[in-house]
This record gives sequence, structure tokens and C-alpha cells, in this order.
Amino acid sequence: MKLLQSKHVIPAISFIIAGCTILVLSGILSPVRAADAEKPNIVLIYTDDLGYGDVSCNGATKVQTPNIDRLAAEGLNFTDAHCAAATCTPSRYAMLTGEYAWRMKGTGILPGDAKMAIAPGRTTIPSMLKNAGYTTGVVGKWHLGLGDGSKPIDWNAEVKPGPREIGFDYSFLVPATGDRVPCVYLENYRVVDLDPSDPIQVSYGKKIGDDPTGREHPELLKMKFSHGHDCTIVNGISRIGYMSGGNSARWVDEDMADVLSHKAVTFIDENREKPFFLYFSTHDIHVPRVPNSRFVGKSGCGTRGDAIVQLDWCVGQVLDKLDELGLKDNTLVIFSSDNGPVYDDGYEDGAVEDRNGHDAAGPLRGGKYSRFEGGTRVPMLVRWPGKVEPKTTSDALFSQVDLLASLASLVDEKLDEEAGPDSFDTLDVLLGKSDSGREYLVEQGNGLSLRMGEWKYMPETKGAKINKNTATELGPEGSLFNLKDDIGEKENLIDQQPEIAKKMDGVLKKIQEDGRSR
Ligand code: NG6
Ligand code: CA
Repeated sequence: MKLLQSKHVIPAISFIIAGCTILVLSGILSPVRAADAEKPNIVLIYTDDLGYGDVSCNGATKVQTPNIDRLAAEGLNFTDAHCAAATCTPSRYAMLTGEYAWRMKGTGILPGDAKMAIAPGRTTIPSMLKNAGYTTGVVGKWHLGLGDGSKPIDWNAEVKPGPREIGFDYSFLVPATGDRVPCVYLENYRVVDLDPSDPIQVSYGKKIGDDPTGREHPELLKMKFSHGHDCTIVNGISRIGYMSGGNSARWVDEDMADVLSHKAVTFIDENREKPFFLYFSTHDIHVPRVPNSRFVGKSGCGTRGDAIVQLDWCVGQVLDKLDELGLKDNTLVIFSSDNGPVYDDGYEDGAVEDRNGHDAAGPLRGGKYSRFEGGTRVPMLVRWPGKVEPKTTSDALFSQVDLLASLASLVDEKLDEEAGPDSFDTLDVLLGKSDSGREYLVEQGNGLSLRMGEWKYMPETKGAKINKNTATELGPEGSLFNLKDDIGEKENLIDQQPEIAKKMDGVLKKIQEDGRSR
């Protein structure tokens, strides 16, 4: 019996020892790779216009975000993480493709009838993860264009190419933004709840149809516009662009957070048995900010604050679903924002007057549209129980443009030479195993700026000091700031340190001229 035992025990022991060695070595030498463990699900919660200081885990005291804070308590909180640009389309383009958007025409803020900004077939986060065996889905704001541009989009037929052609198996979209027509959801290729006898037409040029506009009929509005946003009225709110028809398909803004959260958790539910990637792109807290009545008045900071409370609830829905299905430990959750904060972004919603001292950018200067830090330095939280230390902070310089290469590294997918031309594998930083962030980073706002070590350089641009619509500081002057001493970018050192500025100018030009940085 003893003999018999040892025959089986010895190989078993050596197997355990070998296993331990691999585990120990992998723990010391490299971050977790998919080969070491089962592939984790990946949930990317991507918020809209949420500033660094908008969440209580980053110091907000007036607005409370308990669910978002849960991610910080259970994971890693970045203090110097950046979206690639200070507005939505370029930011999302860069994150999904791993290419700075300023390299590519057609990646500025897009109208709702624009063609796809990302070429079908191109390597993206979802296509890469699909190759690695993931089921991939996007729920929420898209704003990356649809169709191939060969003809105007026909919203009554199949609308494609779209997310599927760049790697998403499933999509449920707000096609552009909440403030742009068409105000309908698109599920895969089709507008949801469309009555064929009431076809949709969309125009970003001349007015079409008989629907009243905000410009002609301000008395019909439940929320007035402050700039732009004076075209077709849908649900009592006038939008950018004109639409007619599709009445049964039009969304109700007050229900949008519920609808999108429901679709997000349904996607998780339906794919719980296999590795999945969910890009949950919330509409909150973009304008029009029209939170559900459950959240109205809940923040004490006006409608913008209430939209943050609603956003926090959406995050809670996703986290609760992961708990309920026992998926928490095997799911990497990444939470971030597509650009910095803005108060009045085109509607009189009280965002400025009712903010009650809440400071959306925290200690940072500028916000949405700006190349000051407030434009792109955004909240970023990473949770993966057992793999990412809870309650930790990273001051590493991190960029969302690196998510493509970093996630590829996580799931052991090799990127082609031409894929993700600006995306570096910084998985160790993403998972909190290393503090050495990017050596340099280009920020895109009203012009470009460059981060290198403690320095931030902004070449002179033509342009305004302040965006007159939003009151966001833009900063057209040539500037050099030392962020170690001056996180608020108050003291311009360009005349004191001309050689540093010159060196950084050269680096920035080279990154631009080279056409790629990886
Ligand atoms: C601007 C809109 C603003 C917002 C932004 C896009 C006006 C005056 N302003 O042009 O309201 O829609 O575009 O925001 O129309 S983003 O977060 O999607 O980039
Ligand atoms: Ca945005």
C-alpha cells in the first residue's frame, strides 16, 4: 500500500512543487498573465465628462460616490492617469485603437451622422480581445461615427459598419451623444422600437420635418439651452441637429441610466460562463443632465451633482451583478472618464449656480476642451481581487492609449507591428506592480502638450484663452510648468527654463513627425 501510495504521491508532490515554483516565479518576475490563470473578464466602465475631483475617493466632499469609492477601497486609485484627449471622440478613438487621435483626420467631436472614425478591421481593444477568445460588448455612448460615409446613414435600415466591424459582438448604443440627434437607441444594426411607418430622418444642415425646434419654440422646453442645442426638441429638450419621425423609438432622457445599466448587467448575465469584455460607456454625466426623479436633489450640488449620484448608482448595478454571479474575483474592472469636467456645456441646468462649492477638477487647472491637466487627468480605478492590492494608490503617469497593448499583454495576444502605434505595454503599472509610468505623454486639448517627468510643456497655439461657451481655461501661451511643485499649473516657467522647454519641444515634434511612438 505504501508503495502504491508513493507511486502516486511523488509525482503529485513534484507537480505541486513545480506549480508553486511557477506561481512564485510568476509572482516575482512578471505580472499576472492570462496563461497563469483563467482569463479574467474585463469590464471597462467609461464615464463621460467626469472630472478628477468629481468622486469622493479623490477628495470630493460635497458629492458622495460610495460605489465608485468601493472600487478604490478594493483596488488601485491613480492620481496621474490620463485620457488621450480633452473631448470625447478623440479620447475614445485613441483608447480603442492605441493611436493618438491627432494623427488621424475625422476624429474631432463628431456630429451624429458622421461616418465611422475607426476603420473596420483595424486592431482595437475589442478585436484583440475577441481574438483572445472573449465575447465582447459595448453598451452606452458611442460617438465614433457609423457607416462608411459612401452615402448618408439610413436609420431605418441596418446601420453599418459599426461596433461589430471593429470587434464588438454586441452593441447597444446611444449613437453619438445625448445632446445630438438621432435620439434613439441602436441595438446591433437596428434602431430599437422603430415603427417603419414613421421613418427617421436626420440632418445636421437644413431643418427637416415639422418637429418644433428650441430656437423657434423656447416655450416648449423643460430645460433651456445656453449655447448651441437649439434644433429639434425631443422629450422637451432641444438638441444639436434635426430629426423627424421615429417617435416610438425616441429615448426618454430620465430613463437612460436605467436602460443602459439594465443592458450592461444583462450582457454580464448572458455571458457569465465565458470570458467577456464589456465596454460600459455611461451617458452620465454629459449634457443634457436629466437624472431620473429618484436622484433629483440627492447630491446637494444641483443637477450636475445629481447626475454623478446617478452615475454612481449605475456603477453599483454592475458591481452588484458581479457579486451576485460570483464573478467579482475573476473580473478586472477599470473605471475612468473620457475627458475632464465642464459645468455649463450648453444647457441652463444650474450646473454653475447650484454647485455648492463642489470642485469638479479638484486641484487641477482647466477642464474639458483644455490642454491643462484638468482636461485629461481623470479618475482611474482598477479592481481585480487577489491580483491588484486593495486600497492602493499609484502616482505613475498612465495613459488610456496604453490599454490596448497592456490588455493584449494580459491575455497573451501579440500585437502586429502596425497595431496601436502609440500604445505601450504598461500592464505592470495598470495592475499596480510597478510605479514607473510613462516616460512622456502627449495630451490633446486646444492644441497639444507634453508631459515628461515633473515637467509639462505647452507650445504656443493660436486660439482663445478661455472657451467662451464653457468658461474653460484653454491657455494658448507657450508654457512650462513644474507639476511636482505646481500641480495647478499657475507659474509659467518658460522664460526661466528655456532649455527644458526647447528640449521638450523637440521631443513633441519628433513624436508628431515619426507617425508613431511605439
Ligand atoms: C460641443 C457641444 C457640447 C458637447 C460637446 C461634445 C455646443 C455649443 N457644445 O460642441 O455640448 O456636446 O460638443 O462633448 O454644441 S463630448 O464629451 O462628447 O466631447
Ligand atoms: Ca466626454
